[in-house]
Order: sequence, then C-alpha cells, then structure tokens
Amino acid sequence: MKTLLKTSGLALAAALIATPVLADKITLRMSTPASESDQRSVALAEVFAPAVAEFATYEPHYNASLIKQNSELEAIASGDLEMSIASAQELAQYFPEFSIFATGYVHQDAAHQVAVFNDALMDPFKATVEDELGIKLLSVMYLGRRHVNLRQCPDELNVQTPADLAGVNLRMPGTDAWQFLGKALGANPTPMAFTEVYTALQTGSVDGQDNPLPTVVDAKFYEVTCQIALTSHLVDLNYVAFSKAIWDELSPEQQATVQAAADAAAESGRQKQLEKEESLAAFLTENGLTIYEPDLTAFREHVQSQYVGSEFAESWPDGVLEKINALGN
Ligand code: KDO
Repeated sequence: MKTLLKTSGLALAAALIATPVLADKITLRMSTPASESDQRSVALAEVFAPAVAEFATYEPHYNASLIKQNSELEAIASGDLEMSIASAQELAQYFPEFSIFATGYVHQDAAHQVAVFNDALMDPFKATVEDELGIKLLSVMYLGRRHVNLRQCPDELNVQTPADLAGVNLRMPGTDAWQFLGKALGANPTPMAFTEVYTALQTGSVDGQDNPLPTVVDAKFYEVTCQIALTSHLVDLNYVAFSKAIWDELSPEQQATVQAAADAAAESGRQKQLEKEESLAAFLTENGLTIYEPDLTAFREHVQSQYVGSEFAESWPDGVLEKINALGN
C-alpha cells in the first residue's frame, strides 16, 4: 500500500512539474468610435474574441468611451490600449504616405482593398507602423462606400456636381486627410468627432456628413437628414491594429491564432457590411430619405484633380498608385 501511495505521489508531482503553469490570460482592450452593433464591432466580438479566448480576454470599448477617435494609435503605442479599428486617415497623421489609402476614388471595392492590403506594396507601410509606432496592422476591414448625406431635401439642395456642394457645411472626421477630402468634394469641411455627428445634424450646426449606408442606419443619421447623394467618393477601410509589445509576448502558435482570428473577423464583417449596403437603400427610402446618383464622372474627375500635385500626393512612394490601380478590376 505504501509503495502504491509513494508511486502515485511521485507521479502526481511529476505531472505537476511537467504541466506548465498557465500564465494569466492577457487582456486585449480594444477602442473604437463605432457602436457595439456596427458590423466591425460585431465581427471582433463574435469571431475574433472566441478564437483567442484560450489565452486572451477581449475587452471592447465602443463609442470612443475609452479613447477618443483618432487617438487610439497613440494609446496603443504608449501601452494604454492593445487593439483598435484604425484608419488610414489616422495613420496619415504620423506617416503622410498612408493618405494614398484614404484618397477619393482610389479603392474600387472591398475585394480591391483586400488585394492591396495583401500585396507586397503594403510591406513597407506595415513595417513603418511596426517599427515606429510598435503597432501591427493585422487585417483590413471594410467600412463601405462613403456618400454625401444631407439635412436639406433635394428640392432645396440637389447635388449633381461638386459645384452644388459649394458653401455646404459638411462634417468630416478630424484629421487633415479627411478635411482635404471634404474640400476635394467641393464642400466646406467641419472637423468633428463621430460621436458628436447625430446632435450636430439634429441641431443644424452642420449641413451633412459622409458615411456608408450601414453607418447612416446604425448611427440613426437618417432620423435627422433628408437625402443621400450616392457619390461613393471613398470606398473606405479600417485596419485591425494590434500592439506589437503584446504580439512579441505570444508564442508562434498564439501569434498564428491571433492573425487567423483577425482575418476571419475582417472577412465576416466585410460580408455582412456588403449585404447591408445592398439592402439598406430600401430601408432608408422607406424611412423618408431621397437617395439618388449624382454625376459620378464630374465628382470623380474633380476629386482626383484636387489630389494631383497636393501635399498628400507628394508623400506617396513612387509607383504605389500605379500598383494599386493595377490590382483593381
Ligand atoms: C467617421 O468618423 O465618419 C468614421 O467613419 C471614420 C472612420 O475612420 C471610423 O473611425 C468610423 O468613423 C468609426 O469606426 C465609426 O463608424
């Protein structure tokens, strides 16, 4: 009997020594200006979080409740945040060359965004962010086609060409690349955080805003606006931004799991956002908005002409725009 106990005790001790003590799970705080119901938020919560749950606790913070919009990258770099749904426009604050991915009428559609993000042309951009900010851009997320959404009804303000936006106070997000796009559309851009837009439209402190149809529905902008001119002036994207310091603490297997989880979440959100873009025009019309297509040639030609010779275009590495165009259809 003694021998049995002794043997089992030794076996137990050996088992405990052999079993690595499970380190505490890492916490991944994620901040976004988006709501909890936005498809990008849903995808990270429902696809990314479960996939990494064995070694990480995903902790989302919506509506810019933890970190204000366009300050998320700084927060990750300083260790106050681990993840964000970042934008090229935010990155362009640090690295002007990122403005090429925020330029009107460059990306053609969601598939083009994925092709560009996965192409070798992207490698120097990703390396710069990793080396200088300590942030990994894991995947590209589809935000959607941005259109001009106005308080005024078409009988008061009908938008066919950029000239029709002269004097229109158009809210754009707060970075230079966004303000430039607002001017390129022909409007007077007003910088404003996403979480302030609904009230600004409701009170008339701005005439309009520009976001994809799913956002117009999710943020209920349709309640305080009257029309959408389908300019499609930017097929907009975000990046799943991830702390390199955290990444470097992970095992190669855990890093592969995080990468696969980010890609799966981005793809899931992309498909749902595309489905919403197809179906929501009817919902918005039923809810009183007038939706129409303006003179797209006039908008495309005018917007593109504004970038030629601009400070942003000067920052674009030689040949990148041609490579992006070649990846399109
Ligand atoms: C916005 O502020 O209009 C914008 O669409 C900019 C995007 O880069 C992104 O920050 C987005 O807001 C938020 O994710 C809310 O949808």
